[in-house]
Amino acid sequence: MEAEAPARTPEREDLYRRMAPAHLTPLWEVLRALITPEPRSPVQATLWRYGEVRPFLLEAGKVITAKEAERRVLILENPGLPGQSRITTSLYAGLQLILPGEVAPAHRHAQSALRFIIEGSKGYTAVDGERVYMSPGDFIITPSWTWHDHGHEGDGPMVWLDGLDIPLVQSLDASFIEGYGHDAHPVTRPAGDTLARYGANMLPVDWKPSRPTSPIFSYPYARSREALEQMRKTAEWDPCHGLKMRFVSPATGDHAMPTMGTFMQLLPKGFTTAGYRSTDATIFTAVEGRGRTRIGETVLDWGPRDVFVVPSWARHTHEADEDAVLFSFSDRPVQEKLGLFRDDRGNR
Ligand code: GTQ
Repeated sequence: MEAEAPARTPEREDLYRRMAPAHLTPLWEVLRALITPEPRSPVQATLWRYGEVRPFLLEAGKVITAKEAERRVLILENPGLPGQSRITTSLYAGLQLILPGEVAPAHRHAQSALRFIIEGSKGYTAVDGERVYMSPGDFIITPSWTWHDHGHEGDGPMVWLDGLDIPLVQSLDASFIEGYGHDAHPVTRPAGDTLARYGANMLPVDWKPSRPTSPIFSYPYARSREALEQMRKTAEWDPCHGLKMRFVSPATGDHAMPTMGTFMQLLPKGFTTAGYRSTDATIFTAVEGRGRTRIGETVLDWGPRDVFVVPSWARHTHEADEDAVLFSFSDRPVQEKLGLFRDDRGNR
């Protein structure tokens, strides 16, 4: 492959000008930008400090109701993708606020959503008629095209991190949304039904999965955290990840969601990971602990409830000053299924 694009001669320029009205453009002028030797992402490594975001979120709570907003969310917009409502090229993230007594009305959309609970309790999201109560550290799924409304029966603000595959669906021109027409979808199952049915290492005897998303809507933090705590006793730390688990569907063992991989990792106090990069730009939030992530020259100092993003193919290390638990998500399942996922554990 030539290092430089071919010269733009008067003869060539004339040709380009005459073909443009026929909707034709020369590949050789753009090939180097279209097919790069490695990922060249506009995504910037960025950190959102919860202490900085929270006052704006509470202020948003004063100027608009959850009902009027439909979803009262402050989008975490990557500064490398201004005006695009994206945190990475393929994914959307935001912080959603619901106040006591409010309802975010029922709708369903083609986009899949994950919630990672940041603050508050006794809020719920109702998925297809089952209320799933949310506590900090819980990972909750709203599968594509399922009815969902959010409510809050507790005191104080309830805040969670939303992750949606909005840009991915946008790039495929496959978006649909439908309002239910009432604030809440009728409750048709008792709270806890789904977790009992699919989340107790058993499945109904003749049940077969009907969609590519996990049948479990809620992965409570208490269980995930306890698992990490038990596993740390063997001290089998991965040099690049510490102790890192992926959330899966009990029906298939595949990622819990078809478009977003979700992970939880423990980094013990004093641990520094070896350099790692992968093609899936990843959004992290710290549940517990403080530390920093170095991405090239950029240093992101994080603590509980902060959110940060590591771009595709950007080599990075994590350092934990205290025992730290990080939740993260990325488009890894999509890349794996398309044969595009690559990672690199080298330390160059
Ligand atoms: O809760 O359904 O952050 O529809 C963006 C779009 C949340 C939701 C978002 C949504 C939702």
